Amino acid sequence: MPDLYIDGMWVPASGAGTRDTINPFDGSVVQTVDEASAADAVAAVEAARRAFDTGPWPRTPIAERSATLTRVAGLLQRDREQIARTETLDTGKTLVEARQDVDDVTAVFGWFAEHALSQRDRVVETGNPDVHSRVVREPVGVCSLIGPWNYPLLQISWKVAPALVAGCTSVVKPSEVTPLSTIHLVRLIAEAGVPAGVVNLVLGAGAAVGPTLVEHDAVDLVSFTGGLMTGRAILRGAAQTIKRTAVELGGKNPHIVFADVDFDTVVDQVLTGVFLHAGQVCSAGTRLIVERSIADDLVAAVASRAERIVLGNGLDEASESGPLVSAEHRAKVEEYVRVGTAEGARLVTGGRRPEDPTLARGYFYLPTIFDDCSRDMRIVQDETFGPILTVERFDTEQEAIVLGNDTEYGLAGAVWTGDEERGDRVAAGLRHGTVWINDFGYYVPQAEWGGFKRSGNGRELGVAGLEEYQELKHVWRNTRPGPAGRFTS
Ligand code: TXE
Repeated sequence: MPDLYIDGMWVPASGAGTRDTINPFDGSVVQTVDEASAADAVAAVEAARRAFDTGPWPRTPIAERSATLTRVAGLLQRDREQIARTETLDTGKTLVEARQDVDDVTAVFGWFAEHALSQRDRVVETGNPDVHSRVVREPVGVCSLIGPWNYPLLQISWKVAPALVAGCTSVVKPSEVTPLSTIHLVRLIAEAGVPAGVVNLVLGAGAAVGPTLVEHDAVDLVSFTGGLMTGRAILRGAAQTIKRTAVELGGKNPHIVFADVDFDTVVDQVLTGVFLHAGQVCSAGTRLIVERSIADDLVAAVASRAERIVLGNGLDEASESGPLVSAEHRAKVEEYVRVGTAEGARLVTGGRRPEDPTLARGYFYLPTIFDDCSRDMRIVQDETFGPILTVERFDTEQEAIVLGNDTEYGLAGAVWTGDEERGDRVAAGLRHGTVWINDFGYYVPQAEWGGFKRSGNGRELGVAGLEEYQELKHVWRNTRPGPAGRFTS
């Protein structure tokens, strides 16, 4: 079956383009998928426009749209194992993580289904008894939903679920590196009874199909998760036609640890915070900022655990971490390790590919820790998006906050302390969209996710995550119309 879904039909690429998707574990071809051209992107946008302007979906009662999302959630669970396996083959992440992604996404569809039902129009008191005034919510229109490769199913679902329930139509574009789980998701959306043209799927390179999705006049909103450079290009492209935009552009997330904590808990959390999914997580805790008195012990303990992380095939239940997503991405991570060394950071562990010959064909990289880092180093400031932890020390609470904010990003951060008030003070001082106190990495569909500063604008999930896809309209009805009386002639 072809892989592009345009106007309710599965079609091949008009230019007959294809692309191999690669298993990062061993470089083998998982599947060959259709690769769209700009013409396919235009066809998808036009289909979405027609479906929005003349189709039933935006006018379907909210209860029905909500029920459709609930059906998608059920189908995701029905296919849980198959989707998780696909995600593992495509991204390299472990099956445990991939299953968790499917469960999280199921919850996201379920929550938006429920939350949409609770939204109400707002009655406005105008002071004029003859006027009925209310503010209503309407779908924004046609949305381009562009996803990254690290959490393909999850990130696209954070966009598709609210867009659908709001009554929008969309063109979905997953990363060309990891398109497979999104193809499955779109099949489930079709199976759940979503009408033709409401969700369209275009696969392809950003440079080929991106400009159409971002600049086309018929698109009203662009939601993007990916890198900062691409995010800038997308904001520029969308500005010409004043589209609504929501962009999540990654982070450089501080993990602040005070000395008054349960040491073993923190060792485990710091390890997971940075090395989960080989560090390819926008909220990864890549920047350990630790009180000087426990720094040496903490670094030694985290390094010793890092050296025991079992790298392997994500499909193998014994593997604790998989490879990086591509040879290209590993080269980027390796370059950062070179830069860090040249900048004078001290390599504590890792800093190279594993020697295990069974991993030689995959894009593996050892968990890496740099100590003696300073704020002016590129490895401390850039999003390396790999298994690299940098360590800085602090002496005072104020210093910890300054370091925690010393980044152009502002996505997430954590503070560990046994002092509740200090935890609250540091959380208040951090300029990040999510702050965990004595925890790391958790999110729930009910709470907004997004960045301060260059981590982006707009929010996903939560109440605001649905509102991104809604326009507000003020409807004023005069029950006793009369002349305006402003002009006498
Ligand atoms: O992402 P891109 P890349 C960061 C991470 C990583 C860096 C670069 O630091 O090393 O970004 O990764 C599509 N118009 N994150 O280059 O290019 C592209 O096809 C429209 C953080 O792989 O941002 C893909 O679907 N779309 C991040 C999507 O953008 C375009 C997760 C993301 O790709 C386009 C991933 C264009 N001109 C990487 N060019 C996070 N926030 O979690 C590309 N795309």
